Amino acid sequence: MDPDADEQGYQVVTDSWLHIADGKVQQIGTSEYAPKVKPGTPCIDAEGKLVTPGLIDAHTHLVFAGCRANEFEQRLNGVPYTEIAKQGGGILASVTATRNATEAELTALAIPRAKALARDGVTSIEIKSGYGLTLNDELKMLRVAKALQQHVHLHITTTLLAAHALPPEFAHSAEEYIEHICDEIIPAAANENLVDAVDVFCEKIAFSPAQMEKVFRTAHAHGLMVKGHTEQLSNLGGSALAAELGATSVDHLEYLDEAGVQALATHGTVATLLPGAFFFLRETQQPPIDLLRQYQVPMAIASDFNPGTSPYASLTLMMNMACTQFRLTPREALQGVTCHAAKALGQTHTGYIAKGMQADLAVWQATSPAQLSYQVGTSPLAFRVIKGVQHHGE
Ligand code: DI6
Ligand code: FE
Repeated sequence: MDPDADEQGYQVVTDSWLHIADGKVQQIGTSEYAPKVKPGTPCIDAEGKLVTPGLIDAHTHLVFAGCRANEFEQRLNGVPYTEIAKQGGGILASVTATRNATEAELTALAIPRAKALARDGVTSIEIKSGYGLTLNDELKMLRVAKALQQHVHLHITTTLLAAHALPPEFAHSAEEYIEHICDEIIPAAANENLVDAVDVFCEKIAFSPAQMEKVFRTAHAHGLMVKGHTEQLSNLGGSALAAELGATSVDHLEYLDEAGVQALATHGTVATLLPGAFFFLRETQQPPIDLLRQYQVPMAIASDFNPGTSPYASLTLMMNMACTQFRLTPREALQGVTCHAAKALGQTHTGYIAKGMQADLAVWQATSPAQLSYQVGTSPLAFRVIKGVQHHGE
């Protein structure tokens, strides 16, 4: 164990200062050696508060139209999620509503969701497309996601998830749709600089591992990172294949087996756990937490905020659920939404408080880090710092 860590393994530094300039942490020290500050230099006072890296939500589907409370009700009346999906509900219900919405309408719907995450200490989010499933509608979603930065103080990265579900236009052939994604959608999204990564839902009700591989190879050819929705409802070996193909993360993982865990460890792939979807679907199959620990696979925690399986716009709620549902420790939960979440996004400049890192911080009215995973509904956030700038609102 790190000699500087306390008994729970945190590296809490007390009585200290950060020198921030050009949006980055330039120096960290204890107050004995505090640099002389010239009068008039802007200072951020965090006395008596807990400072953590700004939280990172590494997996959201924040841009969508429509509401699926009706399906929630159907499921509680006994209809399984997979059955609802087969009947054209599920993801396709959100696709219809999203296709019918304008960019302005989608933006207006997304702003309060992003603000809710920000009020909970989040400074960076990833947003996926995947409710358009045509060239124009996927690009529309990505443009809305990128432009959200003009409305909410957050860093936003975007992921193309055209391979989320088979759209009605291609119901006759998943292969043709995969070709369309590779030949048209990925090149257009890359050329317009609208995406950082490409994702595939690899599942019996969605796309096969072989189809995922085709999409990933095309993504790489366009210089984009890759990641997967894998082993959520069954074990198809998608996680191991995604890891071999260089995925920064594989997400969900309830059905991941030991060979899959081993592959993640070998390839340095992050396991992103989504306790909101687990909870909302009343899933009983636990992701293999002990194996992930044993093989030292970094575990990220994300909201998976979406209208069908995780309607929860709170990352501290996800930390709480990671602890209560998956038995993570509060320290693992905090790592899951900071340093491991950054790694899940392929980022090396966020997720830690260290010299040279981007100065994205969450400042809490809290005395112990465990408090962040503990209480829900009364966020202890005092304010956020984004690239060195203090933000009291969203
Ligand atoms: N897995 C999920 O949990 C979400 N997407 C996916 O591939 C569900 C999205 C939805 O039901 O709208
Ligand atoms: Fe998801």
